[in-house]
Amino acid sequence: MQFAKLASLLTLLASSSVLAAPLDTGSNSTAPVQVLQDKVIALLEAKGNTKKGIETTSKTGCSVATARIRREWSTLSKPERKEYIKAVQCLRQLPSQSDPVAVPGARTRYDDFVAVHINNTRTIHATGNFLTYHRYLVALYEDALINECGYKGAQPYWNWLAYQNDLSKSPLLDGSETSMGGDGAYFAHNGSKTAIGWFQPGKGGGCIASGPFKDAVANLGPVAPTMDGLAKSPSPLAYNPRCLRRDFTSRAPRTWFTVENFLNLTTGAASHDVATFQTELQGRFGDGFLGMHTAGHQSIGADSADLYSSINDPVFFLHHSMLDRVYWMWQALHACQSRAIAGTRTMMNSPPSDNALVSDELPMGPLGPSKTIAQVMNTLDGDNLCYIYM
Ligand SMILES: *[C@@H]1O[C@H](CO)[C@@H](O)[C@H](O)[C@H]1NC(C)=O
Ligand SMILES: *[C@@H]1O[C@H](CO)[C@@H](O)[C@H](O)[C@H]1NC(C)=O
Ligand SMILES: *[C@@H]1O[C@H](CO)[C@@H](O)[C@H](O)[C@H]1NC(C)=O
Ligand SMILES: *[C@@H]1O[C@H](CO)[C@@H](O)[C@H](O)[C@H]1NC(C)=O
Ligand SMILES: [Cu+2]
Repeated sequence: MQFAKLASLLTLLASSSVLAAPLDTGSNSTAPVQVLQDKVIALLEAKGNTKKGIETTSKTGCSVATARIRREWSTLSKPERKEYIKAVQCLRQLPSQSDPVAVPGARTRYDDFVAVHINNTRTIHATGNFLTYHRYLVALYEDALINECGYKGAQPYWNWLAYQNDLSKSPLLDGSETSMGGDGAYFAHNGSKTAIGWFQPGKGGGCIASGPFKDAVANLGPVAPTMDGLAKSPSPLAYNPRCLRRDFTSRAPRTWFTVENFLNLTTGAASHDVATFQTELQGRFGDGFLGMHTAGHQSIGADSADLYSSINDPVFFLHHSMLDRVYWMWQALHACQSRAIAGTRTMMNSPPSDNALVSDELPMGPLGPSKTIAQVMNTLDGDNLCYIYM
């Protein structure tokens, strides 16, 4: 860790102008993220070397040096991006392994991930297992790409702060052959309902109009559509084939994909305990605060804004890798609390339920063995997970 970078971070943290800036600045600097990234890697390396940290990785041989490295989309070479896209398309063609009676709508292996997410929605969001459940879900997806589709790389992520002003011009979503597809075709509609009120429509709303996922099909959902023109499926796991739709908008990313929000989550007031951290990340809707997680779903819009079936859009996994990266950073920066969880077993504790425990299982159906929350808390334990972010 270079001293200069740490010093500049401290200056940044001390500078009231950064933290006091209005949220809707549209600032998109990734420099402060990189400073923290470097610090996290240094902390994880030190932990492995001294064997004195909360956990040691010596037993399994998994360490920062040997772990799989998840990278930002734009840092992959174009051939690497194409390899990833090819593997995702493969998963969207392989046959489903779900029980056809329980999940009549699943046709592909990709749909198995959609079905599991839909089925568990009300026990994996705004719950004690939100962060770990989605972490393990992404890890199983990465495994499926590798083991079932011959992918050689790691799951890439979408750095929220890198291109928040216009997704349609980003390397991730510009509709080129090396992107995850572009915006939806124009579909006249009046906007979408969000957790904090009505949002204006973007320029899309229809089927994905360009790139490798042009006219991609979704077989399950919508379950909780938020846009006029998207009709709810007769039942959550029914067969309801249709094109996958997007409606890129910039209000959510410009407002919440900000340096101040990121620093608040990782080193600021929102980072002090896991309850505050995960709430800030998922949103404080009563305060009109969407949070980075919901902002990402809202920025893609249409199918991606459906709490249950947003996972139909393959960009979901890049979004959730970034979410996991922020959690991974928070854990490294708050080592004493890295195994703490907060929250109950039901969404917003409705209906009321007991507090989640680290011994709770994360049910994954046909995606892989269920593991406990405790088993996926450390991405370098080697028995269950072995990856880092760069
Ligand atoms: C849905 O979730 C319930 C509760 O975890 C489980 O018993 C059931 O097997 C799941 N069904 C499918 C189709 O995954
Ligand atoms: C970052 O923000 C600046 C100023 O708002 C804008 O000109 C630029 O296009 C943005 N860059 C990206 C990659 O979104
Ligand atoms: C948007 O259109 C739908 C159906 O056409 C209507 O039900 C809804 O009230 C409209 N919302 C707004 C905010 O205009
Ligand atoms: C930081 O997070 C805390 C805790 O949720 C919140 O009260 C505060 O408004 C946040 N600050 C900024 C600048 O977002
Ligand atoms: Cu989810």
